[in-house]
Amino acid sequence: MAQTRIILDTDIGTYYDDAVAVMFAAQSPELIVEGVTTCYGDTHLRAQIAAKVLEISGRSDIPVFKGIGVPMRDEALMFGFEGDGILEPGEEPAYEEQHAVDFMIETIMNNPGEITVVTLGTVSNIAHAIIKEPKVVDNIKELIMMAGVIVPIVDEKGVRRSPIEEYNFNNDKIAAELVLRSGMPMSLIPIDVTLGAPLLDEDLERIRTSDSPTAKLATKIFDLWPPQEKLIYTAVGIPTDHTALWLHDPLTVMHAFDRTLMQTYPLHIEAEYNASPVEFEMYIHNTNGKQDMLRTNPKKLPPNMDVALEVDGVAVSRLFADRLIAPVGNGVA
Ligand SMILES: [Ca+2]
Repeated sequence: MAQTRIILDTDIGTYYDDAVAVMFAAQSPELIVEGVTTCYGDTHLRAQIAAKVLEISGRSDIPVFKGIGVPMRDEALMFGFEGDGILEPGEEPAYEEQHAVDFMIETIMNNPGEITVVTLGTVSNIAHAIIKEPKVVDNIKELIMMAGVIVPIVDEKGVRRSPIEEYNFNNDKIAAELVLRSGMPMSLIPIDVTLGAPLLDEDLERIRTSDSPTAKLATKIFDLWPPQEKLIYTAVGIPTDHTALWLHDPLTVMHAFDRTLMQTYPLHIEAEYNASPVEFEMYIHNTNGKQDMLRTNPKKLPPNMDVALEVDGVAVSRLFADRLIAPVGNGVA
């Protein structure tokens, strides 16, 4: 089997789906996970959480690197459950000393055309890598990002069912602009598409009734999540009845090795700023009081990336559960 070599860059801890995405990657034999890097906020704590999740997945062979926590300007930081249900009180799992940005540069430059970087949070680390070593743009195989909004979802009653601006890009807008204009090979997996991939009830049940360590941890995390989900949805102005266990981040990892799950189209995506129509009290507002939000708008220009526009949600949910209930070690080909 031809394996895809990835660096998995994550803001694990704040939202449930990064932790399960790391487990999904660790359990997927199609992938060689060269390393897990952390971004956004307390990247030290996130690295500890990632190391613990990999240990539970039987994959302590995958190294973890702490990355950039501070956005390039004064974006507000989002709250979350920050590892509840994962780290025991006082537990401090170890991770590598090398900085995530240096690890990214070294791995990409030593393996030209081989390394796919998958970002599940801000794109701060890859942006800093480009600044420090511009040649990563020519030597990376592909950058796959869970980020952006291309076609905001509005239901038949005219009620908005997705954000208009997406959190990962807006938590480090300058980094997002830099990466979007970098010219490197990119795939964008926007939130209007990932909202088409909830974990289905029958697959959640398969996970709940499994004895595998990854399924048990996922069950614990899923049980903790619903109150947080409601807070976040309220904060971005979406009716709270429209919540589910969305597989935003696992779906993005899947794209690294399976191109049948989503339909992508080559488009030109431009980073543009707009005033937000929504009052943001809890997150994605700037501390300078301005509410200029980065939007990812398609333009009639030569394509600069592949963009996912449709997803097979049933297949995604099934594959996700298959891997979470698989015996530990399933990811070692
Ligand atoms: Ca994430």
